[in-house]
Amino acid sequence: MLNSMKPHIGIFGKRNVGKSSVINSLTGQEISIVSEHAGTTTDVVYKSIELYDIGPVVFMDTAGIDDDGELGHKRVLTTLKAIKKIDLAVMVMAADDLGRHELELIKTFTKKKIAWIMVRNKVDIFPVMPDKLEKIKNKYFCDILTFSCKWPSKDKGRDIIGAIKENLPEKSFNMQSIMGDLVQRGSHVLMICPVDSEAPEGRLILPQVQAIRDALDNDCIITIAKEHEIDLVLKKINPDLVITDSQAFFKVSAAVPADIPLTSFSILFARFKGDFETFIHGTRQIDNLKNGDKVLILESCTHHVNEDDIGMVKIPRWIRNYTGMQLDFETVSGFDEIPGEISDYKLVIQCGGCMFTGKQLLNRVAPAIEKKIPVTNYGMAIAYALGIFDRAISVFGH
Ligand SMILES: Nc1nc2c(ncn2[C@@H]2O[C@H](COP(=O)(O)OP(=O)(O)OP(=O)(O)O)[C@@H](O)[C@H]2O)c(=O)[nH]1
Ligand SMILES: [Mg+2]
Repeated sequence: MLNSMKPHIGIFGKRNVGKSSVINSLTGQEISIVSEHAGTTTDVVYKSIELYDIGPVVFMDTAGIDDDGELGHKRVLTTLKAIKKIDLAVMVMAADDLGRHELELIKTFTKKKIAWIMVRNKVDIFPVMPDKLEKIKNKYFCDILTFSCKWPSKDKGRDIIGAIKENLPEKSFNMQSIMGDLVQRGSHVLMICPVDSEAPEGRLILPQVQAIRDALDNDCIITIAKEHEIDLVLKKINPDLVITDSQAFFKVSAAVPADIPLTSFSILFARFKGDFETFIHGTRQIDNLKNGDKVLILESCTHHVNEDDIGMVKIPRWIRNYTGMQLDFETVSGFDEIPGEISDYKLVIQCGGCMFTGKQLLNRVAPAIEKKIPVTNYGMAIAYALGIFDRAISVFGH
């Protein structure tokens, strides 16, 4: 379910041209099996990955489009089906002439209005004939990247990733709806919005407003209540989905029957904006924190800090209680620079980022992700420290 929100990039081409090798090179991981035998990849292989400078995407490796025989024909059909799911196609070739299969692929991409780029692979053993590639470029106005999976340099796939970024349609970066996949027309959504000393005067906070609008856009019925009214409200309605403020999670989780999906605004928005898989992984690393470890809290807003501030006081308290460790918390507000080396921290906790766009949020935590430092957000960390994380993410099929 989740994967459907990330841009999907499909790799297509004839057998043995190096499709799987290209994915492995771009991701720096052995995602797909590679061999000299034509027909190694027999089914579509999906891999979620964080691409430098792009963010989370799903790569789809496919079986060769020229496979033959009864079984081969079935594989080709699976490959063709995969085209329906993609936002961008990478057509891999190991020669400079477009053959029947490549022409058919291009025809399909064009018909389905799918952006595509071409990777001319194996240039180390089959030197490029630039005139021929130029002709293809001029005819189809496509980006063509020359490449060899045998090139030694570490960031050899940068050009291809750059072209992927350039050609990915903008819309594929934006999830269409915050909760569209969780509800249907007429679903009853209960939102728990505390009105405490941290709530702004006379209004609701942005994520709550956005969630209300999104629920309305999905033709849902909405009930809104404070956490104190949770028992009362559950006597009156039987919601299909409950979304609560993170700070009321414990109380709400205890009151809402286990068969009713429950999550928090922060978790919903982490999925909407952030790299959800990375955050889920990062959250679980709270278990590995040890005495003396440094934890960085990234607060987007430069709001007035009150005595029970969520970032400064509550989260450190909950995490200290949960881990039983003496941890050293540091908070950075707004767009301030992160002090010192990011690698000094054992965990980064980003706020819900309601004032940030998805891209800003990802850029903010990118240095930590690059250094493989666990990253989570307020809502997920709170849910984890309160022992209700698994319930809160099970709504999304995790
Ligand atoms: N010399 C050279 N060999 C390559 C290159 N890329 C891939 N190969 C080799 O070509 C063979 C096929 O590579 P794969 O990545 O399995 O090709 P594929 O397109 O996924 O093949 P199928 O899954 O069978 O459709 C393997 O032996 C690779 O090591 C390259 O750039 N240069
Ligand atoms: Mg393969």
